[in-house]
Order: sequence, then structure tokens, then C-alpha cells
Amino acid sequence: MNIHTVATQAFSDQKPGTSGLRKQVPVFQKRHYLENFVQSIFDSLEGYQGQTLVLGGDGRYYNRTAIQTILKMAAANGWGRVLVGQGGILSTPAVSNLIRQNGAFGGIILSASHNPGGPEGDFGIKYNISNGGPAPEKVTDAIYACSLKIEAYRILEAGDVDLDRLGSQQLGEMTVEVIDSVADYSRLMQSLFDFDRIRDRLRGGLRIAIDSMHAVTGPYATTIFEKELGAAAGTVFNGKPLEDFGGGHPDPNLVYAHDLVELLFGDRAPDFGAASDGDGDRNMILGNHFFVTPSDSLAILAANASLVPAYRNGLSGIARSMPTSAAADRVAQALNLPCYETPTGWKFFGNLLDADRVTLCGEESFGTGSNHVREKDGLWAVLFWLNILAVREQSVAEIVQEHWRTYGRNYYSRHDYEGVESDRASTLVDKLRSQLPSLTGQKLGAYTVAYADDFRYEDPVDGSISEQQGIRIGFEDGSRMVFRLSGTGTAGATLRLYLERFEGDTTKQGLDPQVALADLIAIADEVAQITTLTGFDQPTVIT
Ligand code: VG1
Ligand code: CO
Repeated sequence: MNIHTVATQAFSDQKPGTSGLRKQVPVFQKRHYLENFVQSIFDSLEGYQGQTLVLGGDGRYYNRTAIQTILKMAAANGWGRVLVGQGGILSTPAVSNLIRQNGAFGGIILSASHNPGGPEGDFGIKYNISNGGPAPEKVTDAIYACSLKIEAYRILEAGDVDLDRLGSQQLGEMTVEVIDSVADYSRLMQSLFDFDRIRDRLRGGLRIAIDSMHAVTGPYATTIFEKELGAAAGTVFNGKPLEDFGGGHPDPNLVYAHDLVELLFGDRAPDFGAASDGDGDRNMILGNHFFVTPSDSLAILAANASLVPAYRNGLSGIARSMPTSAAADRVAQALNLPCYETPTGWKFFGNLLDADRVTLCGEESFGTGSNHVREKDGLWAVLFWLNILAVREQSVAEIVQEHWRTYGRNYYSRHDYEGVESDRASTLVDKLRSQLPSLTGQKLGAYTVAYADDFRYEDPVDGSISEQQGIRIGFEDGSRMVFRLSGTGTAGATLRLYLERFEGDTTKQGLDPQVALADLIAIADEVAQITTLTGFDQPTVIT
């Protein structure tokens, strides 16, 4: 066996962000850049020798090249077996499931999620631990520490593995098993939802459209919706994973999922539409001329969970990320369930799920999931909605509006300012932070500040602490605004402003959120001086 130990020099910029290490493709193509990070992952772990690793990605440019490198490095570092998706394809939730099902030591996911792909686009790499979930901060910190002092990496000299041929191949002493990317995931979905009932509803005339945005969910969605549930051919569109996602931005929101939005807001719109992101962990849910805010979606899934076989016996609790609206809290209260508020990023839900303190989790950024895996799961959310639609036989809009009447409506919106100069963004945050101590009790417009702070999280399971997870300004009537900088971008900074206001009066629940939140939007600009300091006169994306 020909194992090389290659001398290398550390890079100073390999600190994982909200969800792994994301950089532009040319950065990953720098000599030793990928190898350094992969070796740093392995160096940070203990006891993986002879164990199983799951490996796959969203099919974006550089996926196959990176997989070949990682396989040879895994072989040289003593892994026993690698399960890799056929063609290198595995969605993020599918990886999470495979890790759990196979008792794997961990997994590596190659994706920059919703960021554009292609030779000039983004690439990313993320490590998941044995529970199937994203590595928690103590692990990512250890990986980063290794990346700062790395001096060499190990790689096997060998020919490429045939990623398209199912079955076992040998790479040095390590076994590579190329597996069907979809089969286990689709079996898991069948075990959770009432496929018969959904099939009947589709046969009975429920019209659905699924936009895979030329990203990883194409093969999953085609198998599940068209083959297993019998939806008409063509239900899934943009269904072929492409290395550059067809030039699009595989982010399922009202701006980037324009094909789906046009369809659902056009003449002869179907009853239900959904889109997923690059790596398949996000979802956007639409009804006929109707948009479901992700925060509401979480609350509605929770309120209707008993209609779904997997959750028939009730939930143990609900968790949401801090910037996500409190709509889910109201459901938790009504069902007498514990409700947790975590920092942004799925890695913070892992402990709560493992300890069975929560069953459902969600983020405002189009992410919803449950204890079935340890990642958010786009198609799972779509099936959950379809299961509810099949049982309730109402439209999406009716279900949401009825929910608001019962629990009240949390008007919600997120404003993103993408591509802000990094210096300007940090100035904005610093200035805002310095004002926090004096804000409480002040009147801003018609609102009185009840608290103003930097969100700090203490994990109730292992006691670990995460500081500075977003600046919050809360008002006496329960409204609030949150400011944070994105941790998934690769160029400049993205400022995110999250706005929320509760409306209990059923006669006032039909407003456009931008109108309902207009006062708060103006106050946010005033307190944080967004226009002046960013140089943007409006957000680049509003959801
Ligand atoms: C964003 C979202 C966050 C999500 C993360 C990863 O992070 O806000 O809620 O967990 O992306 O999602 P940030 O730091 O840019 O705000 V994914 O689908 O890119 O894995
Ligand atoms: Co994603």
C-alpha cells in the first residue's frame, strides 16, 4: 500500500461557520486547501480507526473531485469503511439518516447549501457526528485548532473509485460501498407518514408542484412523489441535479424559487407547492396564491402533529432558533409542552433531540425537522404538510388562517442585506451593541423597549455556553427585532434583520407583513442606522 505523508502549511481561514466550512470554489482548489481541512477533521477525532464514515454531497461543482480526495485520505487514515452515495449524491438529511442507521462514526457532507455553485460559485464541507447531526461547537473548535497547526496530511496513492457503480470496492485496506442515494431515505419517510392517505388525496385531485431547483432533492422527490405516491409525471421539476444548479441560487424563498412562485401565484395554480435548497434540508411551502412563513409552518406542524402516524402519540417538546417567531411557543403552551430557544444553526438542536426533550425543531430560515434524523429535512416537511392536507381536506390558506384565529398571528419578516462591506457591517454591530445598556425603558416610536441584549445560550443538556448569538431588542407588547451577521456567506457580510409582532385580534390578521411591521422596520433603521452604515437603501432579500 502506498500511503503518502504530504508536508503542508496551515491556512488561517478554516474556521467553520454556522454550518461547516464554506468558501468559493477557487479557494478550495488552492493546493492542499481541501486536504488540510479534511486531515484536520480526522486529527480532531478519536477512535475512528476501522469505523464507518458516510460521504456524499449535493452534486455541485467540485463534488466528485473532493469525494475522490476524501476517500483516499480516509483510506490512508485508517477508516474501515465508507458509504458513499451513487454519483457522489446524498442530501444532508439522507446523510444524517445513514449515519444513524449504520451506526457510523460520522459523516462528511459536501455542500454550500443555498449558495450558488459552479466553478465561480461556492463549495463547502461539513462534519457530522455519530448521532447524525452537525458537529457541535466543541468539535468544530477542535477542527479549527487542528487546521491552525497542521503540518502534514496522509493520502493513499490509488486510482479513482467508480462512484457510479453500486456495490463494494476496495481502496487499500478500506472498503468503499457505493449505495443507492434515495432508497433508505425514502423507506424512512414511508415509516413516518401515511403514504396511502396522501396517495388517495392525490388521486382524488389534490394538485401539487415540487421544485427541486436543479439541486440534490431531484432524485429523492421524483422517487417519493411520482413513483411512490403516484403524483403525475412532471410534478417534480428542475429535478436533475446540475453542477451549477442551472445558474440559479438554490435557496427556496420567494425571491430565488421564482419558477415555483410564478406557478403558485399564477392562473390555474396548483393547490400546494414546495421547493428545497441545494442540499435538501430546507423547504418552502406555498398554497394556491399563499405563502407560509417558515415560523408559522413549524407552529402548524406542531399543532397538527397528532394527524401524522409518527407523531400520533404526542410530542416531547418543541425547539426553535432565537430569531424564529414565537408562533411555536403558543402551540407549545397550549399543548403544555416545553419550548426551547437556541442560537441559529441546527447543531444546537442535537442535544435536545438526543435527550428527548424535543420532538420538533425549526428555524425561520426555511428549516424544519424532527427526531427522525439530526438535520433539518426539506422533503420531510413537505410530506408532513401533505399528510395534514390529506387528513384535513382543507386548503393551505384555510389551515393557516384557522391557526391564526386559534393562536393569534405572529407577523414576521426577515430582511437580508447581502454583500455589505465587512468593515461597515462590523461597525454597525459594534455601534448597536454599545447602545444596548441604555436602551431598556426607552421609547422608540410607539414602542417601549423591555430588554436589549446579546443572546447568550446555555445548553440545558451539557451546560455549554454560546455568547453573542444575535442582538435582540424586545418591546413591552412582545414585539421584537433581532440583528445578526450571517455565518454562511463567502464574500463580504450579510446583515440579517428579523422582525416580529403579535396580533391576537382576528379582524387584523390579514395584513401584508411588510405593512403590519412597517413601524418596526422604521425603528430598526433608526436604531441601527442600517441605511447610513451599510450604504444600502433597501434589503436585497425580503422573506
Ligand atoms: C443560515 C440560516 C440558519 C441555518 C444556516 C444553515 O445561517 O440563517 O438558520 O441554520 O443558514 O442552513 P446564517 O448564519 O447565514 O444566518 V443550510 O440549509 O445553509 O445548512
Ligand atoms: Co441547506
